[in-house]
Amino acid sequence: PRSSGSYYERYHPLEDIYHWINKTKHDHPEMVEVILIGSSYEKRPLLVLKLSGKGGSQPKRAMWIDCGIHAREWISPAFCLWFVNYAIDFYNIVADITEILDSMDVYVLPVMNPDGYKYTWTTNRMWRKNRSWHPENYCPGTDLNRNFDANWCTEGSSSRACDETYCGLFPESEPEAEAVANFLRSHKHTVKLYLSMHSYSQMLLFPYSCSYQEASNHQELNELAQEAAQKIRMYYRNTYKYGAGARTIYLAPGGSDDWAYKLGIKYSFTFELQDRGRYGFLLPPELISKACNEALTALKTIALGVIKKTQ
Ligand code: PAY
Ligand code: ZN
Repeated sequence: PRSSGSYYERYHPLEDIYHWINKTKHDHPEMVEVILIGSSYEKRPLLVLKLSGKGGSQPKRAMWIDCGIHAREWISPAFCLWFVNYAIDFYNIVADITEILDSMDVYVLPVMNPDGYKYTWTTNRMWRKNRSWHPENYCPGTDLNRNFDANWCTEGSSSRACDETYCGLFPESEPEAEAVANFLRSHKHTVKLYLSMHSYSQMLLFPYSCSYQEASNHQELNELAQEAAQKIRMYYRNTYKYGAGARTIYLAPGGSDDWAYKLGIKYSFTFELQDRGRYGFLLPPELISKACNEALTALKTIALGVIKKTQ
């Protein structure tokens, strides 16, 4: 078969990912905790892995990573699995990941939109939104990355339920967005870095996407993203654009990254992983390892930068 490779070099159906979460916790109880933060519209659990190292000082800072807000962006959940596996395998072996885990707890939500992800495996590979039905609407699905309270439902999103960027009935009307928002609200004093994984376009974005306004620490965010993009270029000979979302990709109000930033998490990024459009959302499994290694390089660069800044 073409897509041989390891477990992490393949895409997995939702049930396999749930199984993987349990097995990962079971095999590494000293490093991994599983936290239920809520459930999806179709009542699937939203499970977060908490990774912690042994060293460092207490109380710990933390970072958050979510994958799979958008159902069709399969490389995104694949990255979350890749990252967790890397962190477990190389903790206490490779200096940078050891420093990250000794300085911060890492919360990883591998599939933020499980109903949508399931639907892309069974019915429509190009589905983006979640699968909620609101009685007053003709179409199912809200764009979870338009459902957060950051200039909610303004230009760059749609109030029509049948559109791909439908913003929902009100901010956090969707259980998946609400669960993430509740978790981050209750951990806002420890979470210093917010990362959201998407595809495609090869970009490292930071606030704001919900307006053309400049973030108060724009300079700092830009430098972190630049350093990360330079490392990707150097190690993987690939180009990632970086900049504020609205000016780099397009206006996208109601996004989780801007919402987290406004909550007070001053280091907030959205990564757009491979590719630049040749395969788009249908990135072949052969390209998973390179896409994930690039993103991992960017993640580590930014996380180490944030650890220095928040000491
Ligand atoms: O924060 O600016 C942001 C997020 C922008 C993303 C969005 O939510 O629209 C960008 C798109 C995404 O990953 O969902 C890009 C892809 C290619 C799309 O579907 O347009
Ligand atoms: Zn997306």
